[in-house]
Amino acid sequence: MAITTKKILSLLEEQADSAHPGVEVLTDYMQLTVNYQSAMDEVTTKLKIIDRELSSGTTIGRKNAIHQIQTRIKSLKSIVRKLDKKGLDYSPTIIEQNLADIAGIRVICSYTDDIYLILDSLLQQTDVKVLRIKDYIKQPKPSGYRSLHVIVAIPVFFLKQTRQLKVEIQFRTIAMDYWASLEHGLRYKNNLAHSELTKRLEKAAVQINDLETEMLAIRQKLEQNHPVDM
Ligand code: 0O2
Repeated sequence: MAITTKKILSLLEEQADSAHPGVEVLTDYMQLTVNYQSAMDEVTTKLKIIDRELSSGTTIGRKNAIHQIQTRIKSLKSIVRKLDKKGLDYSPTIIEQNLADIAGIRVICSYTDDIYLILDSLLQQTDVKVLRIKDYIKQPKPSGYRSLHVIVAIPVFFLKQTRQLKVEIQFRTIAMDYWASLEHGLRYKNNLAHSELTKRLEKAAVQINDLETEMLAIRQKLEQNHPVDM
Protein backbone atom coordinates (compact mmCIF):
# COMPACT_ATOMS: atom_id res chain seq x y z
CA MET A 1 0.00 0.00 0.00
CA ALA A 2 1.36 3.44 -0.96
CA ILE A 3 1.81 6.00 1.82
CA THR A 4 1.10 9.63 0.98
CA THR A 5 4.18 11.82 0.92
CA LYS A 6 2.27 14.34 3.07
CA LYS A 7 1.95 11.70 5.80
CA ILE A 8 5.69 10.97 5.70
CA LEU A 9 6.58 14.67 5.72
CA SER A 10 4.31 15.29 8.67
CA LEU A 11 5.94 12.39 10.57
CA LEU A 12 9.41 13.77 9.82
CA GLU A 13 8.37 17.27 10.88
CA GLU A 14 6.92 15.87 14.10
CA GLN A 15 10.28 14.26 14.72
CA ALA A 16 12.07 17.56 14.22
CA ASP A 17 9.77 19.08 16.89
CA SER A 18 9.52 16.44 19.57
CA ALA A 19 10.93 13.11 18.39
CA HIS A 20 7.93 11.07 17.31
CA PRO A 21 8.51 7.64 18.87
CA GLY A 22 7.81 5.76 15.62
CA VAL A 23 10.35 7.76 13.67
CA GLU A 24 12.85 7.62 16.54
CA VAL A 25 12.64 3.80 16.52
CA LEU A 26 13.30 3.76 12.78
CA THR A 27 16.20 6.22 13.04
CA ASP A 28 17.80 4.13 15.81
CA TYR A 29 17.30 0.98 13.74
CA MET A 30 18.95 2.57 10.70
CA GLN A 31 21.97 3.57 12.81
CA LEU A 32 22.10 0.07 14.28
CA THR A 33 22.05 -1.37 10.76
CA VAL A 34 25.03 0.79 9.73
CA ASN A 35 27.03 -0.29 12.80
CA TYR A 36 26.28 -4.01 12.59
CA GLN A 37 26.73 -4.13 8.81
CA SER A 38 30.28 -2.88 9.41
CA ALA A 39 30.89 -5.56 12.06
CA MET A 40 29.61 -8.20 9.63
CA ASP A 41 31.91 -6.88 6.90
CA GLU A 42 34.91 -7.22 9.24
CA VAL A 43 34.11 -10.87 10.06
CA THR A 44 33.18 -11.73 6.48
CA THR A 45 36.54 -10.39 5.26
CA LYS A 46 38.35 -12.57 7.81
CA LEU A 47 36.43 -15.64 6.62
CA LYS A 48 37.17 -14.87 2.96
CA ILE A 49 40.89 -14.50 3.72
CA ILE A 50 40.95 -17.89 5.47
CA ASP A 51 39.06 -19.47 2.58
CA ARG A 52 41.37 -17.93 -0.03
CA GLU A 53 44.44 -19.31 1.72
CA LEU A 54 42.85 -22.77 2.01
CA SER A 55 41.86 -22.72 -1.67
CA SER A 56 45.31 -21.61 -2.80
CA GLY A 57 46.72 -24.92 -1.67
CA THR A 58 49.64 -23.22 0.07
CA THR A 59 48.50 -24.60 3.42
CA ILE A 60 46.76 -27.95 3.54
CA GLY A 61 45.04 -27.33 0.20
CA ARG A 62 41.29 -27.59 0.58
CA LYS A 63 39.31 -26.23 -2.37
CA ASN A 64 35.74 -24.99 -1.79
CA ALA A 65 35.99 -25.29 1.99
CA ILE A 66 33.47 -22.43 2.17
CA HIS A 67 30.66 -23.07 -0.27
CA GLN A 68 28.78 -19.86 0.49
CA ILE A 69 28.62 -16.97 2.98
CA GLN A 70 25.22 -15.43 3.70
CA THR A 71 24.68 -12.34 5.83
CA ARG A 72 21.64 -10.70 7.31
CA ILE A 73 20.76 -7.93 9.75
CA LYS A 74 17.90 -8.93 12.03
CA SER A 75 14.69 -7.19 10.98
CA LEU A 76 13.14 -4.53 13.20
CA LYS A 77 10.10 -6.77 13.70
CA SER A 78 12.26 -9.72 14.85
CA ILE A 79 14.22 -7.45 17.21
CA VAL A 80 11.06 -6.08 18.80
CA ARG A 81 9.54 -9.60 19.09
CA LYS A 82 12.70 -10.91 20.80
CA LEU A 83 12.85 -7.94 23.22
CA ASP A 84 9.18 -8.46 24.01
CA LYS A 85 9.79 -12.17 24.71
CA LYS A 86 12.58 -11.21 27.12
CA GLY A 87 10.38 -8.53 28.76
CA LEU A 88 12.71 -5.73 27.66
CA ASP A 89 12.06 -2.24 26.28
CA TYR A 90 13.51 -0.92 23.01
CA SER A 91 16.65 1.20 23.03
CA PRO A 92 19.97 0.89 21.16
CA THR A 93 21.79 0.20 24.46
CA ILE A 94 19.32 -2.47 25.56
CA ILE A 95 19.58 -4.13 22.14
CA GLU A 96 23.38 -4.12 22.15
CA GLN A 97 23.56 -5.52 25.66
CA ASN A 98 20.90 -8.21 25.32
CA LEU A 99 20.73 -9.40 21.72
CA ALA A 100 23.73 -11.14 20.22
CA ASP A 101 22.26 -11.96 16.81
CA ILE A 102 21.57 -8.53 15.28
CA ALA A 103 24.37 -9.26 12.82
CA GLY A 104 24.17 -12.82 11.51
CA ILE A 105 26.61 -14.60 9.23
CA ARG A 106 25.90 -18.09 7.90
CA VAL A 107 28.97 -19.91 6.66
CA ILE A 108 28.02 -22.90 4.54
CA CYS A 109 30.92 -25.32 4.25
CA SER A 110 31.39 -28.41 2.11
CA TYR A 111 32.30 -30.82 4.93
CA THR A 112 32.10 -30.88 8.74
CA ASP A 113 35.88 -30.90 9.21
CA ASP A 114 36.08 -27.66 7.19
CA ILE A 115 33.90 -26.01 9.83
CA TYR A 116 36.27 -26.79 12.72
CA LEU A 117 39.31 -25.90 10.63
CA ILE A 118 37.91 -22.46 9.78
CA LEU A 119 36.61 -21.87 13.30
CA ASP A 120 40.03 -22.67 14.82
CA SER A 121 41.74 -20.24 12.49
CA LEU A 122 39.20 -17.47 13.18
CA LEU A 123 39.39 -17.88 16.94
CA GLN A 124 43.19 -17.64 16.89
CA GLN A 125 42.95 -14.05 15.65
CA THR A 126 43.79 -11.71 18.52
CA ASP A 127 41.05 -9.16 17.79
CA VAL A 128 38.29 -11.80 17.80
CA LYS A 129 36.77 -12.34 21.24
CA VAL A 130 34.64 -15.48 21.63
CA LEU A 131 31.60 -14.87 23.77
CA ARG A 132 29.67 -18.13 23.28
CA ILE A 133 29.81 -21.38 21.33
CA LYS A 134 26.84 -23.70 20.93
CA ASP A 135 27.77 -26.87 19.10
CA TYR A 136 24.59 -28.36 17.68
CA ILE A 137 26.75 -30.55 15.41
CA LYS A 138 28.17 -32.57 18.27
CA GLN A 139 24.84 -32.31 20.10
CA PRO A 140 21.99 -31.83 17.62
CA LYS A 141 18.74 -30.22 18.79
CA PRO A 142 15.80 -32.59 19.42
CA SER A 143 14.31 -31.33 16.13
CA GLY A 144 17.33 -32.77 14.27
CA TYR A 145 18.83 -29.30 13.70
CA ARG A 146 22.62 -29.29 13.32
CA SER A 147 24.88 -26.21 13.08
CA LEU A 148 27.68 -24.62 15.06
CA HIS A 149 26.70 -21.25 16.54
CA VAL A 150 29.40 -18.85 17.65
CA ILE A 151 29.00 -15.36 19.08
CA VAL A 152 32.08 -13.19 18.70
CA ALA A 153 32.82 -9.57 19.57
CA ILE A 154 34.92 -7.66 17.07
CA PRO A 155 36.39 -4.13 17.17
CA VAL A 156 35.00 -1.82 14.51
CA PHE A 157 36.85 1.42 13.79
CA PHE A 158 34.36 4.21 13.13
CA LEU A 159 35.22 7.87 12.40
CA LYS A 160 35.49 8.95 16.01
CA GLN A 161 35.37 5.80 18.06
CA THR A 162 36.16 2.11 18.18
CA ARG A 163 33.34 -0.15 19.25
CA GLN A 164 33.20 -3.82 20.14
CA LEU A 165 30.17 -5.29 18.35
CA LYS A 166 28.70 -8.77 18.55
CA VAL A 167 28.23 -10.98 15.50
CA GLU A 168 26.58 -14.39 15.42
CA ILE A 169 28.20 -16.89 13.05
CA GLN A 170 26.29 -20.04 12.15
CA PHE A 171 28.55 -22.67 10.58
CA ARG A 172 26.80 -25.43 8.63
CA THR A 173 27.60 -27.88 5.90
CA ILE A 174 25.67 -27.89 2.62
CA ALA A 175 23.77 -30.95 3.89
CA MET A 176 22.89 -29.31 7.22
CA ASP A 177 21.75 -26.19 5.40
CA TYR A 178 19.59 -28.22 3.03
CA TRP A 179 17.72 -29.76 5.98
CA ALA A 180 17.52 -26.56 8.08
CA SER A 181 16.27 -24.36 5.23
CA LEU A 182 13.52 -26.76 4.18
CA GLU A 183 12.54 -27.60 7.76
CA HIS A 184 12.35 -23.89 8.63
CA GLY A 185 9.98 -23.26 5.72
CA LEU A 186 7.80 -26.25 6.58
CA ARG A 187 7.66 -25.47 10.29
CA TYR A 188 6.83 -21.79 9.80
CA LYS A 189 4.04 -22.46 7.34
CA ASN A 190 2.46 -25.32 9.30
CA ASN A 191 1.76 -26.30 12.86
CA LEU A 192 3.97 -29.37 13.19
CA ALA A 193 4.05 -29.63 16.98
CA HIS A 194 4.24 -33.29 18.10
CA SER A 195 2.93 -34.53 14.78
CA GLU A 196 4.04 -37.63 12.87
CA LEU A 197 5.61 -35.22 10.38
CA THR A 198 7.97 -33.91 13.09
CA LYS A 199 9.24 -37.48 13.54
CA ARG A 200 9.74 -37.80 9.80
CA LEU A 201 11.74 -34.56 9.75
CA GLU A 202 13.94 -35.88 12.59
CA LYS A 203 14.47 -39.09 10.61
CA ALA A 204 15.33 -37.10 7.48
CA ALA A 205 17.98 -35.23 9.51
CA VAL A 206 19.59 -38.54 10.52
CA GLN A 207 19.53 -39.79 6.91
CA ILE A 208 21.12 -36.57 5.66
CA ASN A 209 23.80 -36.90 8.35
CA ASP A 210 24.53 -40.48 7.21
CA LEU A 211 24.83 -39.34 3.60
CA GLU A 212 27.16 -36.54 4.60
CA THR A 213 29.35 -38.92 6.62
CA GLU A 214 29.65 -41.16 3.57
CA MET A 215 30.62 -38.22 1.30
CA LEU A 216 33.31 -37.23 3.80
CA ALA A 217 34.62 -40.81 3.92
CA ILE A 218 34.85 -40.83 0.11
CA ARG A 219 36.75 -37.53 0.12
CA GLN A 220 39.15 -38.78 2.79
CA LYS A 221 39.79 -41.97 0.82
CA LEU A 222 40.59 -39.92 -2.28
CA GLU A 223 42.84 -37.62 -0.25
CA GLN A 224 44.98 -40.59 0.74
CA ASN A 225 45.61 -41.26 -2.95
CA HIS A 226 45.83 -37.69 -4.28
CA PRO A 227 46.57 -35.35 -1.36
CA VAL A 228 47.46 -32.35 -3.57
CA ASP A 229 44.28 -32.41 -5.70
CA MET A 230 41.83 -32.03 -2.81
P1 0O2 B 1 16.51 -15.93 12.74
O1 0O2 B 1 15.58 -15.12 11.93
O2 0O2 B 1 17.01 -17.18 12.01
O3 0O2 B 1 17.62 -15.16 13.33
P2 0O2 B 1 19.15 -16.72 21.35
O4 0O2 B 1 19.35 -16.37 19.89
O5 0O2 B 1 20.43 -16.95 22.09
O6 0O2 B 1 18.24 -15.79 22.07
P3 0O2 B 1 18.83 -19.46 21.32
O7 0O2 B 1 17.75 -20.40 21.75
O8 0O2 B 1 20.11 -19.57 22.06
O9 0O2 B 1 18.30 -18.01 21.36
O10 0O2 B 1 19.11 -19.60 19.84
P4 0O2 B 1 19.64 -20.89 19.11
O11 0O2 B 1 18.63 -21.96 19.26
O12 0O2 B 1 21.04 -21.17 19.52
O13 0O2 B 1 19.65 -20.39 17.64
C1 0O2 B 1 18.57 -19.72 17.08
C2 0O2 B 1 18.72 -19.77 15.58
O14 0O2 B 1 19.18 -21.05 15.17
C3 0O2 B 1 17.38 -19.62 14.89
O15 0O2 B 1 17.17 -18.27 14.62
C4 0O2 B 1 17.53 -20.44 13.63
O16 0O2 B 1 18.24 -19.68 12.66
C5 0O2 B 1 18.41 -21.56 14.07
N1 0O2 B 1 17.66 -22.72 14.60
C6 0O2 B 1 17.63 -23.16 15.87
N2 0O2 B 1 16.89 -24.28 15.99
C7 0O2 B 1 16.43 -24.57 14.75
C8 0O2 B 1 15.61 -25.66 14.21
O17 0O2 B 1 15.14 -26.56 14.91
N3 0O2 B 1 15.36 -25.61 12.87
C9 0O2 B 1 15.87 -24.62 12.07
N4 0O2 B 1 15.57 -24.68 10.76
N5 0O2 B 1 16.63 -23.61 12.54
C10 0O2 B 1 16.91 -23.58 13.86
P5 0O2 B 1 15.71 -17.66 14.81
O18 0O2 B 1 15.58 -17.30 16.26
O19 0O2 B 1 14.70 -18.61 14.26
O20 0O2 B 1 15.67 -16.37 13.99
